[in-house]
Amino acid sequence: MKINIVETLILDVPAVRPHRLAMVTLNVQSLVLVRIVSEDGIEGWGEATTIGGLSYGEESPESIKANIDRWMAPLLVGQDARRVSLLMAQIGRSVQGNRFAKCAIETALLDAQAQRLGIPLSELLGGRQHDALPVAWTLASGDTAQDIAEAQKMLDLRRHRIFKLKIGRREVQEDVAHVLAVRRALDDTVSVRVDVNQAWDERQAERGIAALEAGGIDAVEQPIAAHNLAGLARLTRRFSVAIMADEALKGPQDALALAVQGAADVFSIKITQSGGLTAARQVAEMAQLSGIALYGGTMLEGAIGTAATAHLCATFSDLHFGTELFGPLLLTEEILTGPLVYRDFMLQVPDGPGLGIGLDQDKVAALRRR
Ligand code: MUC
Ligand code: MG
Repeated sequence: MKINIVETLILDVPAVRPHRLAMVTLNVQSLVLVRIVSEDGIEGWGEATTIGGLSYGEESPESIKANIDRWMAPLLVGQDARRVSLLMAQIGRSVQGNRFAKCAIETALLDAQAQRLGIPLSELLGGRQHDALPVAWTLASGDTAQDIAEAQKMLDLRRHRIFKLKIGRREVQEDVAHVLAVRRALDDTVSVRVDVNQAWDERQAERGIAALEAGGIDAVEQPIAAHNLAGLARLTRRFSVAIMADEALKGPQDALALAVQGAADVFSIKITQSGGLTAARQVAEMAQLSGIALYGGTMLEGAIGTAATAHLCATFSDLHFGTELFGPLLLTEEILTGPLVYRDFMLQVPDGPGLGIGLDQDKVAALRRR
């Protein structure tokens, strides 16, 4: 069952509003998609989307495309599409790093294989335990009144009741005041968390987290630099509010180090950051064996990466912190023939073969970067 085509596409899709993170403001998201077609005619899709060019991770949309086209696609064409783990091992021997690119390729191969077997991807990843996943929304307009109005709208729509606030751009005091104003405006059934995206040093984190904990915030994501595991461990020991590792988790080795050092209460599981679905599963297993809670993270991917992560998260017995798989909702354009279903605060995990989604080819062609 030979692989005939490996194609990489970049789609530039405007966001519904500017999305402000500590390191970058996102106005347009560049989705990086990989399509793998085999001689049986089955087409698998994967995604390698990152945030803000090179401002979040060390792979950019353009480097991902170039490295797949020049270095990884030739290792796949002509090979047996069904030998997914063997193909990924061969790529692993020839290509250092490039976790996002590897993730997209592995996702496309697994999507195709699950279609071939006539089963949802989640069944290939160990077996589905959930058909729907709680899904958070990120409030990142930077404006308190606008964030409160947006949260209220999401509650009224019954789309989200978990909110993550992006902070770290302003003075600690100012950011904390913003978060606590949003917290006070919403009722107690709503979960409010923050993501600092590494913006604080340890002393700022001590001040900020103490105030957030006292104000009833449920989790603090990546408060300090990704490499400062000892600092993360000190904060995790010191505070009862959950400390979440995100940028610190670049695959299973990091998961092991974080678990050994007790450097997080929660892991944000991201398939791209982990280097693929199999590696992300290892990260999750490391957490589960170490008593660390799970959260389904996003790199603000479109429908393909979101569906792939949902299939993986559906296999976890406990997902105490839910997911933030809202990426497609941040985009102005729908690229699926049937959109992913968000209902009653949950994302429904697709149940057709493979990823269980269909791409709108006209939309893909219209958004594709030339
Ligand atoms: C991150 O750091 O978690 C996820 C949600 C969001 O708004 O930004 C991303 C990246
Ligand atoms: Mg984060």
